[in-house]
Amino acid sequence: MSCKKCLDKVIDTYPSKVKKNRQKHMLIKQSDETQEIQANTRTIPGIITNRGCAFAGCKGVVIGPLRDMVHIVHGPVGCSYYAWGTRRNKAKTKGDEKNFINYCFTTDMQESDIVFGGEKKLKEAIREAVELFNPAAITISATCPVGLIGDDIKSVAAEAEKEYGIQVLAFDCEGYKGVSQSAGHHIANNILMRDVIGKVEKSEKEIPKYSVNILGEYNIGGDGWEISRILNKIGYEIVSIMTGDGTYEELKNTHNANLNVVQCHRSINYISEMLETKYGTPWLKVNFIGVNETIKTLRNMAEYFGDQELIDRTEEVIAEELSEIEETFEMFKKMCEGKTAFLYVGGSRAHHYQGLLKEIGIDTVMAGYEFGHRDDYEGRDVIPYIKLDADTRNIPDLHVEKDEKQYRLYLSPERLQKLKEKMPLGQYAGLIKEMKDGTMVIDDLNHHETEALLKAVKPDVFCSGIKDKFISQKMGIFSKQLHSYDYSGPYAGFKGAVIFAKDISAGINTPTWSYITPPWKKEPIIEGKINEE
Ligand code: CFN
Ligand code: HCA
Repeated sequence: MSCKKCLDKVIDTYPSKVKKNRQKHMLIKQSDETQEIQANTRTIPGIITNRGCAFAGCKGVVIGPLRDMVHIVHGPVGCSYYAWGTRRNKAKTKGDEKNFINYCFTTDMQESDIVFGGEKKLKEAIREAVELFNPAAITISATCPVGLIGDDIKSVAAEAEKEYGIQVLAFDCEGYKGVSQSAGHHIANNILMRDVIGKVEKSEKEIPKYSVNILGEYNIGGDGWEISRILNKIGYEIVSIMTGDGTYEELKNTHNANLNVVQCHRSINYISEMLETKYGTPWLKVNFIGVNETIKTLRNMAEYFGDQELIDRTEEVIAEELSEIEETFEMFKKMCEGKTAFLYVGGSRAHHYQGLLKEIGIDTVMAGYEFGHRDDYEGRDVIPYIKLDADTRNIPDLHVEKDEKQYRLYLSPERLQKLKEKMPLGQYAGLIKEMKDGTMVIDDLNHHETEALLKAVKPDVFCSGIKDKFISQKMGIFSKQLHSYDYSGPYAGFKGAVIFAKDISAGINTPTWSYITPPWKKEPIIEGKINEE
């Protein structure tokens, strides 16, 4: 069955209003057309989405990995546990630094707190955290009930700052805000930019020439460590990683770097843009997933700095790393070749992983994001602007996205020149461009669509998350979690690509699937429409 027919069949079962809505979130790739997709809109209630909430995006994703801060979740214990226990952002303690990554802090709100208010409990939690742990700083994240009863977490934070002399940041990231995790990323970005980044004076000393920040890298399964290993080997100095295995102390210094490299564009584009506006630091979209993408990224970074010495060292490291992996990578590739995949992840990995799958011979036949915006699908054009004067530069409190396909980049004339020389500064290709003609792109895929499409297309691997992993595996289709990596990783960089290839080849080739009888082999498949009368 063609992909077009598959999609028609899947949405044919919907009532007409739902059908009309969902149709706009789906397309079949046609490279001879300019294609648009509806994204970042409210999910149809009750449709069983995989999306998460604003709290998950703010606390779980962006601020949670900062290891020297105590992150207090003001709300029911389940919210705190979810945003801590299910995330695989690894962190190492260095020297006598503080590391609270293994702790899960919450005010554990009860019914009486909902009735009488939870501020007292929050103050008590902050006091306990300071006395027991003496952290560098504290964050407070609001959950849905806190917003509904109106606890004033900002005042509590301001009072605590005065009392204890450390920064206490309040994030109004109640889960219900916005339409997905994406709202939470935005809230986290704004506060980190306004209150933390730049708290250390712009360095008096000369900033190391090859100093970079890595933005949107959360060290899931150790990805950030593998990326750092490669960059350090070449000679880069990493000022701050946002935020995997990152620290509050490093974050304050973020503006003292010469280039921001952005791995996950969706969760941290706001900070990369604000850093460009306020400090003039340009950003470069990178991708350390896949061998070819890693090579391209390293070459782009070297080209940005432009020194022959760095360019040569980059080539040396690429050659060294390749020679270490080539043989094993080839072996796993042979075991995966000719297979097909579905790729449905949050807001950037459905894009990042396509290249790596291709490298091991696997074609992506369906890809989509839970909460990507239109630019994550369609890409973004760069409109170069000359940098503003220092006194007219300010941090926009809220980043306004009038047209998601347009992005303003403030550039000095020299950097504008670089751009003209095809340096992809500030550019973002988007997912659709990478896909083959005739393949499916689906936004905010839901349970029904997942099940129906798996049945119809039967891909060899379904790359997704914990909420839909077992729908697929019960059908006899191997599933690889691309959020948590199923306890594996790292998958980034050269060595990570081999681990990924090994995991995928093991999953596809295991005899397990022959012991499962998929539903379509034992249930009649109803063809045609049921008469509604
Ligand atoms: S680590 Fe990132 S890479 S931050 Fe984002 S958009 Fe989520 S938590 Mo899950 S795995 Fe996923 Fe991306 Fe960026 Fe992770 S694809 S959904 S909010 N995501
Ligand atoms: C979230 C976090 C999540 C969930 C993963 C999953 C993550 O946004 O709620 O559904 O498997 O990566 O931990 O995206």
